[in-house]
Amino acid sequence: MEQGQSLKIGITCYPSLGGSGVVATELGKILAEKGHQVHFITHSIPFRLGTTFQKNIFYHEVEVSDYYVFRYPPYDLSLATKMAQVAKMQNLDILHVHYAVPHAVCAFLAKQMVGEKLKVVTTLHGTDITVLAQDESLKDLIRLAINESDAVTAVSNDLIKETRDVLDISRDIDLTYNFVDKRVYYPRDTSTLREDFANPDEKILMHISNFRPVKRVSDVVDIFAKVNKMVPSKLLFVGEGPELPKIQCKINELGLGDKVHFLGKQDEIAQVISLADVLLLPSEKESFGLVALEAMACGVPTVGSEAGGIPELVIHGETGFLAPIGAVDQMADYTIRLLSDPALSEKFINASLKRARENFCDELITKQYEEIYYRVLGREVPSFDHLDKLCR
Ligand code: GMT
Repeated sequence: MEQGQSLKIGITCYPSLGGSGVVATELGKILAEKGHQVHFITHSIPFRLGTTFQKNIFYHEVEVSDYYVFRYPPYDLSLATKMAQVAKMQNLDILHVHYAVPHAVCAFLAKQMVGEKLKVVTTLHGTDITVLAQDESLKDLIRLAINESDAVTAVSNDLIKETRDVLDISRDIDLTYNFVDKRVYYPRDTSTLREDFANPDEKILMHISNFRPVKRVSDVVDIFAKVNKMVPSKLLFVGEGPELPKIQCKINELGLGDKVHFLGKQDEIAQVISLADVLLLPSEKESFGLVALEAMACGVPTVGSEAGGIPELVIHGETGFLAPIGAVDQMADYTIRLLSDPALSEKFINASLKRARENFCDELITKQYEEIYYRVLGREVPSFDHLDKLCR
């Protein structure tokens, strides 16, 4: 990057597990590699960032006041204050916040403290709109924060539409799909690891999530129960969350205990996902479905629901199969078809790899974010050449 073109960018996200935190952190890392100065402003180090020194990456910890008068320590106010302090001290050009609540609201407050010079970009990730913006007590606040942002992006066309419908707003919203770093997400060798989970003749079905009700994890068990009657197979669960105990009970009740492995939270998702023959994603709500993209990039097709933005990622009949939310029999039939037909499976694997590389590669999507940054700053966009070659 030429002198004078690099930007100073503050990023706020949820630093613990979650798709929005993953996207924000991976974006920050790539922007830093490209020569921008990136300042993470969060309550703890984002889990995907690691703790080793990385050029152009800085971390500013939000400390919450626990003064005795506070029954509930005001994290949001501490965050807004920290954003303003970092913006002034580091002379930030952009404050990019991921997830509207409370981050976009805090950025709005920070901008009041810093002034117009600081440009705020808000990325909507999903449940901030599909769940929280439905709540009347938060709706007006979210609408204000979105309308006051200098640019707003959302991770699928479906989420853009839902944002407009739910909040009754008409402002521009840019589409910025989730992406994967192709240096990390590619089919990994699993020859030795696989035997720990399945016999050579068995297929592996996988579900990765935060086990919240919107993920409909119970449907995963129903799908597996049906598939397992027809195809020798094992089910691997990755992640943890509130629904997990219920799922464990259901598996035991169905007598499937010896066919299911619970792997808990895992950091090396590309390695783990590569074990799977199919990913199951029967969500009730899913603005995009980052995990399906991670699977796609590792050559693993998805069988799932048509919820939200999933059909913008998974092409039915090409890179996976989709059915209406809750149609577990249909999803099971699709899974059986895929796992029983090696030629079809091969076709889906190749189509998945191609689609992830060409449509959701890191260079393509980070370039879109950079263009938005330069646009809100009123600066000319530097030329990003060789993009077509980079995404191959
Ligand atoms: O999946 C979750 O519930 C976590 C959530 C988050 O905010 O971390 O994920 C949302 O953002 C991801 C990244 O943009 C999307 O890929 C997920 O589809 C979206 N989740 C939902 O809409 C339920």
